[in-house]
Amino acid sequence: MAFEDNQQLTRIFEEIADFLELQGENIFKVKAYQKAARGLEGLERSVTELYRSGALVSMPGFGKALVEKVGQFVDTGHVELHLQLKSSFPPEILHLMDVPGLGAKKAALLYKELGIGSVDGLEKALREGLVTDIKGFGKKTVDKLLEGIGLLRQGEQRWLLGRVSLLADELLGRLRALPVVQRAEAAGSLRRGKETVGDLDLLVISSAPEQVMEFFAGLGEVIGSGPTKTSIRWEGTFQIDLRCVPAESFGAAMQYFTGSMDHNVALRGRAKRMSCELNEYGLFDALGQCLASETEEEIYAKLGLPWIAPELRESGAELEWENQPERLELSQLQGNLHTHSLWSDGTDTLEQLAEEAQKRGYKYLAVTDHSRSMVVANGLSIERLLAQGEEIARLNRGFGDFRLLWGSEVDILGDGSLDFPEDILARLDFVVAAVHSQFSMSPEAMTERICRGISHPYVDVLAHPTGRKINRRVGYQADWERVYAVAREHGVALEINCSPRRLDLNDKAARRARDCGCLISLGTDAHSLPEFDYLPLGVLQARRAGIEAASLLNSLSWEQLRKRRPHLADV
Ligand code: DGT
Ligand code: CA
Ligand code: CA
Repeated sequence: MAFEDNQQLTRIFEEIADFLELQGENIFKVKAYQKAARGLEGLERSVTELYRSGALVSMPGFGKALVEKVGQFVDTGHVELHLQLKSSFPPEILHLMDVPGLGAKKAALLYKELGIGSVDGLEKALREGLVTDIKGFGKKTVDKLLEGIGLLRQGEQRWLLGRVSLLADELLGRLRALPVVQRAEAAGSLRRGKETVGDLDLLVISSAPEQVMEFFAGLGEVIGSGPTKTSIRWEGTFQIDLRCVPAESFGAAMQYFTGSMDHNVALRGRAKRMSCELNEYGLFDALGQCLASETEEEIYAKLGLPWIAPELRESGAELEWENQPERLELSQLQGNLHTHSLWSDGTDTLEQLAEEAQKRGYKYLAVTDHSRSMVVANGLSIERLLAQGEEIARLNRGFGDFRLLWGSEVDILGDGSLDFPEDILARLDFVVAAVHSQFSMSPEAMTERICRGISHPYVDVLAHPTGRKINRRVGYQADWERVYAVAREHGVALEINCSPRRLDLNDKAARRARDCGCLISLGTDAHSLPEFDYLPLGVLQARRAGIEAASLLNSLSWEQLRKRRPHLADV
């Protein structure tokens, strides 16, 4: 599905947006390029072809100026503005803007005042106290930036689950296509659904391991290789380990290399207490007789355990549980409860969202565009919200048993009030409330703010509750026990936001919220159609939290969701 030209131009537009922001250009101009980049990413046709056929002009978000840039790209492979901008800054300056906590304004100032144009340069200047003379760079900012550089470096080491999933799918596809490969699977932290992955572990059954090794070694820079194991570095940074294992001990190898380390230690301890030995080749009794090796199920069974789902293999404590939770399946979800359309900062029309949702078998889709305070995200005024409601009602009349839910992602303002008045929210089918501003409040004030926000009637979900962005931003501090108690009291669900950068709540927090009696809601926060693919990432996170379908708002039918709004007329 990926078109090379679309990918190249996406990247160019993203970089133009970053450069313009660095130059202090109007934020709406910056957003226009970001939006165009997102639109291209989700395109199911080649942009070159679209441009040549003249169909590009009718695409939302592509005004005259942007179409012209596409034209330059199609004709020359470059965009003039991009080359110009690129040549006027140091080569690594965009990477500098990846430092969490360093916005474009600050980056521009550092560049102008001190000529800082790289992450290493910034770190040096921070440590040597060179920045303290610049306005806005007090000790607090310096500490925050150093923390940000730490997060960035961490992010270079551990990739996001969403990214590694895509990479694994591609590589497994290529391995399985080899005639000498009988089976290929991913193990390690990816199989456990961990939110970040340190390295990717692949296992293969093959009739000719040396051919597999040769093929694999050709995919990246080789770090190490042997007759049945090869490690490569992907894109210069990310390690991938491939092992060929015998078919008769595939289960034992999957078990061993799935981990976690702590889970394995606990399992081996259990084997020992039964006078057995467990390793990557199988489970053996005191005489060295193999008791089980071909499948994981047999190994767990011989150890007197049910098969434990990979997502739950973490601390080792899961071996002692009386009951394993029922494993959540994507098919148990009736819909997606957090999405954006072209009405705010998404790239697709309501029709396109509805079509995609039906294609994926959803029974409903909540369209939750931003509220009026989110000016940079093209938040809806009351008038536009009401107009959107009419449009949704009109579309719903044309569907069979599918429904678009007319929703809003309403801002919880600094004082805990909501960004739309109660009588407006009362008319909506579905409301997710979220904090998008003033992250650095004291924990006490943030707790009050959130609790007040979710105490309003008609709030269904607290979206991305902690505001964290993995490897970018730690999230705001609050008394979460109190938040869960108030959410439970008001029947507000806590979101597991499925976006790979967020996965917020995380596994531990989601488990705790559920234990406190809260419902959990899964929403992709999709701003374009391919981002509907995020839903399975949220399912993995929910599984890691031991959350079953019964605790999910998404398990409810459209009619049951509707019953939460008894005052609304039937549709
Ligand atoms: P990561 O890559 O840091 O995200 O986490 P993992 O869990 O994928 O760790 P990795 O790649 O080092 O190893 C994969 C699995 O192999 C790990 O979860 C457990 C198993 N494993 C690796 N080394 C050892 C070891 O020395 N002892 C035991 N018991 N298991 C090991
Ligand atoms: Ca790994
Ligand atoms: Ca590994």
